[in-house]
Amino acid sequence: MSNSEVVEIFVSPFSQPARAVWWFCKLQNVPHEFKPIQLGQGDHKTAEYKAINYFQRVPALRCGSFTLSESGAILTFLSRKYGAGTDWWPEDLEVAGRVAEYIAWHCGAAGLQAAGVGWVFPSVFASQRDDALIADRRVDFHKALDVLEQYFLARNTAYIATEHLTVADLLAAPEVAQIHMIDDATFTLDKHPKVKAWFERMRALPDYQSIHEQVLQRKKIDF
Ligand SMILES: N[C@@H](CCC(=O)N[C@@H](CS)C(=O)NCC(=O)O)C(=O)O
Repeated sequence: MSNSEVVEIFVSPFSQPARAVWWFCKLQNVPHEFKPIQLGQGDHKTAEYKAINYFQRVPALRCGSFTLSESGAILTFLSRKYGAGTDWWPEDLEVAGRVAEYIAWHCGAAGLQAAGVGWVFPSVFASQRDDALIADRRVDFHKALDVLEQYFLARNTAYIATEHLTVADLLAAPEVAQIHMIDDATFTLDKHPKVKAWFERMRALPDYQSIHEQVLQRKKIDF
């Protein structure tokens, strides 16, 4: 496979792990075809899509006959295929270990992704609001921010794994950005100053605005 090969990415702009994959493609100039998936219309529930992503979620990738699910796996694949010689997936074994550690935590049961989805989706998209559930998930999200503050960013590096940007940061930032859509004027990153400073750096990156356009159109709060 050469790195001029076009990949198809199956993405919804409202999905934070999908935005991470899309962002990578833009930042690294990956030749890609954007395949929009309308979750609300059930595009991901078809048998055709299940053949691309067995789990019937976004994001997914197709490259020739090769298909892949899971944002962390997709970013690993893309950074090795299209970012050879760059820092996205670092050569340094210890830094690469940190990236893998972050991805495992992020996508695991207690990660930022699980907490963010748990809070944002019922708050914004649920047909019937369950305020008790929302309050619980809000606590989970704050605990996930604590992990970022007290562990991943506690080494006082500019980015999650080291002093430079890696795919770990691309996964994390769209989760925090999702909070814009929540109607919660009390939300602030002031208790998480390292997260706040890191997030400001992420927001200043190229293409942040364009990949978050739909989220920012629904913006209820800033923080
Ligand atoms: N661990 C997966 C999570 C993917 C995921 O949950 N995507 C959500 C959108 S953020 C989705 O497709 N939900 C549709 C559904 O569950 O029906 C990843 O990182 O790719």
